[in-house]
Amino acid sequence: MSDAKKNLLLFFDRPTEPCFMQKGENKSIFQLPDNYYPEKYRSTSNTIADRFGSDATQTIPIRNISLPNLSLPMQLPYNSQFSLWVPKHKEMATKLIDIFIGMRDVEDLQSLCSYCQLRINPYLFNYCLSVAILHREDTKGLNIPTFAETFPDKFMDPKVFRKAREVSTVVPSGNRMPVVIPQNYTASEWDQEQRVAYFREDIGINLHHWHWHLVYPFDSADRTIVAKDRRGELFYYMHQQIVARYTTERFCNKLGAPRRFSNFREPIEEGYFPKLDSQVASRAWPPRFAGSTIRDIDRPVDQIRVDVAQLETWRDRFLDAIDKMSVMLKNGRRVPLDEETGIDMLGNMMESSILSPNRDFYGDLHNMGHVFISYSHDPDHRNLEQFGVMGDSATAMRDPVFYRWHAYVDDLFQLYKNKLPPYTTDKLDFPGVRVASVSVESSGGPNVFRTQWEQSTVELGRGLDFTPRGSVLARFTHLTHDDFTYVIEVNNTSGAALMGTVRLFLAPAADGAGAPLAFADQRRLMIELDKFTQALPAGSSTVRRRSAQSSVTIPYERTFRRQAARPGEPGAAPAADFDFCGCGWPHHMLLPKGAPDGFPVVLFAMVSNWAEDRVEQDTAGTCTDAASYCGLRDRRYPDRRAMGFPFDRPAPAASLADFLTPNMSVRDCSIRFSDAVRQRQQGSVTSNAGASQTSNNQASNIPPFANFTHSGNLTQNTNLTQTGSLITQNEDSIQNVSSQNGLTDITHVLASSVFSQTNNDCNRNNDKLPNSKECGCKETYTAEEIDALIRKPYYYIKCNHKQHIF
Ligand code: CUO
Repeated sequence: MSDAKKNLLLFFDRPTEPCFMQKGENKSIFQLPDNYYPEKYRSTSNTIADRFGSDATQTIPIRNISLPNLSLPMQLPYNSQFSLWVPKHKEMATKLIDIFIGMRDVEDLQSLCSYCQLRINPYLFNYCLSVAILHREDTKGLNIPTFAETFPDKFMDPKVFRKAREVSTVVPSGNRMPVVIPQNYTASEWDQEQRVAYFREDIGINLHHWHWHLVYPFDSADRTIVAKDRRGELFYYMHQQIVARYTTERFCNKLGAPRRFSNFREPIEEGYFPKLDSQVASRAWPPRFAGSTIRDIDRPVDQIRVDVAQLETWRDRFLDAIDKMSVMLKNGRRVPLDEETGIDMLGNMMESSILSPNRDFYGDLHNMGHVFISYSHDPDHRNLEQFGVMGDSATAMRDPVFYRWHAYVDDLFQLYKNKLPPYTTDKLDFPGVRVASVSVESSGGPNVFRTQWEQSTVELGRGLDFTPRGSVLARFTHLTHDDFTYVIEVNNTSGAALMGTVRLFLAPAADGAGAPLAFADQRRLMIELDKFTQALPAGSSTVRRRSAQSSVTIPYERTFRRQAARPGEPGAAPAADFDFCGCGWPHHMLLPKGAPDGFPVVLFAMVSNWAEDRVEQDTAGTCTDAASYCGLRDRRYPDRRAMGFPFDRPAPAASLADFLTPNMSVRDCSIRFSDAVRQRQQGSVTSNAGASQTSNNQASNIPPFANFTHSGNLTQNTNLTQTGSLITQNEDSIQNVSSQNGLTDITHVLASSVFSQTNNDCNRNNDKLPNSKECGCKETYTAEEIDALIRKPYYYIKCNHKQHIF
């Protein structure tokens, strides 16, 4: 991989620090032509270059090129928020992406980036450079750092950053322990919506959504960037699945389905207070108060003037198109919405993208829905507020109204699906193939899925601008499940080997009140778990498939982009798709949470005829493991059937059992949730800003999680003995914590079965603290106590042989 290509990744490092400062762990500096320095630094450019260049280990000379016209993207103030969905911002992004893509080689792109990084809004710059890297032929092998690393402020409680800055300033790089990101910090449990905050605010889910929109931009002068195979249908399907998953998650928590935001004049009952700060804008993200209503927008600063009535007009035209099953073109001709491509056209019209057949007429319904909601607190800019979380693809899924909006959007798509004829038996059946049964082998016993909490870590150092260098880890808690295996008994009576496509779905059996679901409702809540091609020998056979192989999800390491998970050397052919492969539902969220006493679900398996499903194409070298929601890079969607098949259309069946053809089978299962926390065994967490910066990274310095003994499953009744001694070393911080949380004894411990610290370890380096009693720690903690402790916001653990700050 050329150095220039690799150096592009340095622009993601500490995005608001000027690129004449040292970048990356290798202390690289860009040697800028004088005229690249912004006016305010120009008179001191030599001093600056000397100051940051004296101990740099890599100097990167920058070509002085003739710069393109950047006036449009530079209109967005440096300290502003950036939204893909605000039309003016979209125009700026489209322009900048086109400029980046049009640079004749990587050296010129690098030169332009160094100029832009000093002037262009960091969110806009980062988004456009990411899209360009994903779509330029000569940069496809690059591994863009996860957005959670570059802009962690979009994903985490800002208090974490204060603590992280403290840690990075006080503690030498090798000895830093993770900062804990609190869970459930955005509202009290009085707000029933808070029961599903773990889903809405999951970092992996929000990263997936951001990444999906990065992979599927809706505007570009280069049409090929947008015109991906079935992208409109995928917009519909991926968001439909999000709504199905969220609805099921609500049912698990005894909540009703999300109410559709169908009346744009009605107040939105649920409020949302994001408790996020924008590090770039130096502002808190504005809240959306309960009972607020969307209003006409007139914000000269964003060059938006649009009325709610316009949204209604677009909606009515969309409905009219479905009613007539045809779309009106600019020239007045009508194009039918057929069975094959109708949903794709509607998806593009709804979002909308440049592929919309008549964008002037059908407008921008979905995107502007986000915009109206995100400006509902300040539609005329009188309070000088920026948009709320609904305005940003990295944060939108945090807000309950996201699901109300997308559930409504999905209802509109369903109106079209309702007009299609139900699948006939010959479309559903696979003659000669019978699925005798489907079942699940799991740690919870037959047909019982198990879920619980897990703690994992992400790297923050790259996003902590203007602080000392080095790795800073953050530990967060998320839902996870025990791996399981599907077992499918198939009988092929055709007398010859066949190929089939196995389709696995899961749906709730009951709603939030425990009432059984009608098939018409259950059908729309079918969550795709997996889909794969399977050889079917003549006679009976057993198909076994591990949950981790899911075609919907990507592994934790891919969501969080650990360099170690890359296939092959950076820049080598096997790694070329790694960036695209960052798109995928996070595997830890494969299953809904379930309930402590088991939430009833039904598992559905179908084997369809591969001869009718297959798409002829070479998929070698592409990552195919999350194709269901993300498609394949530069390839066609690898399944000829409608997305969501066989549940994408209504069926006359009264029940799921009635719906089944012989090549299908179902199994009643349950999802049992344990309210306990386990630690992810991550080995070393490696940051990933390009090969040269990652070489050793802090891998040898990062607390080796592998040394922390994993307790297996922390069941609720397990008693854990504490043998490590933990102390407070920063009484000020502790005092703050105490008063915040009403805790008088904050120095608690995770037990030895979680951390393999011994008394000796803990006492070895600190004579003043001879035993754990003086640390204020109990001898023994139950798993429930540990769970309760580590979920406290700013729960600290400090061990006296290192400055462990959680
Ligand atoms: Cu992904 Cu509305 O499109 O959020």
